[in-house]
Amino acid sequence: MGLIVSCMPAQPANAATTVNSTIIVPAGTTYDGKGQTFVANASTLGDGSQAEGQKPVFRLEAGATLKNVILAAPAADGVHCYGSCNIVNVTWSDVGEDALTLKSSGTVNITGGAAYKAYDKVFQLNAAGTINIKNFKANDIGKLVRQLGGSTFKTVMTVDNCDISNVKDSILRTDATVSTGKITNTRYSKVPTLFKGFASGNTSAS
Ligand code: ADA
Ligand code: CA
Ligand code: CA
Ligand code: CA
Repeated sequence: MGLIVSCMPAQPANAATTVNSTIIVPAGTTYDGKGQTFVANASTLGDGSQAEGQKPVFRLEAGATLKNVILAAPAADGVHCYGSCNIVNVTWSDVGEDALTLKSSGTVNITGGAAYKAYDKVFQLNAAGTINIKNFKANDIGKLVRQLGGSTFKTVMTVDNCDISNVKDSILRTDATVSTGKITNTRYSKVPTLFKGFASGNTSAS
């Protein structure tokens, strides 16, 4: 008797991986999703609604890199960065409560990728630091970056070579007089205002 080898793939290539507990990316390491789609288990991580307190799908420790990932609904609380992190070619096809949060001070570098369907915020800064967003596309969002409401620590926000459309509020928003925002070489469509809450002289767009 010969072996019967099935030609059916175990899983279609585009099937989403359901994440039941947060995937931790240790300090200084890289997680390469290789283009795979990830969704949260709504009952363990969160349903991606506007309810606060949901868990992230990925937690990046200081200096970690996340690349080649698609986050689809439900995306819960997206990605949390504990210190600096690099986000390369990550697409949120339907942002959950928000897409990414800086939880402790550092620099977030977002390169490539996109965010769609963010009822409110895409990137949330809950600690002092810098966010550099380059070659990114956002459509149907509330705000691209929001420094935690009422906070006074300094953040530096830069947006370069991006394509941003259908924004409800603003691209960059802070309440801190020390924070700065800079937008360069970026295309907009249906954006009510680029900056909100910055002190005069702390923004530039070219
Ligand atoms: C809101 C909320 C904060 C925090 C933040 C977040 O700004 O007021 O307490 O939960 O969202 O990190 O999503
Ligand atoms: Ca929130
Ligand atoms: Ca959404
Ligand atoms: Ca959040």
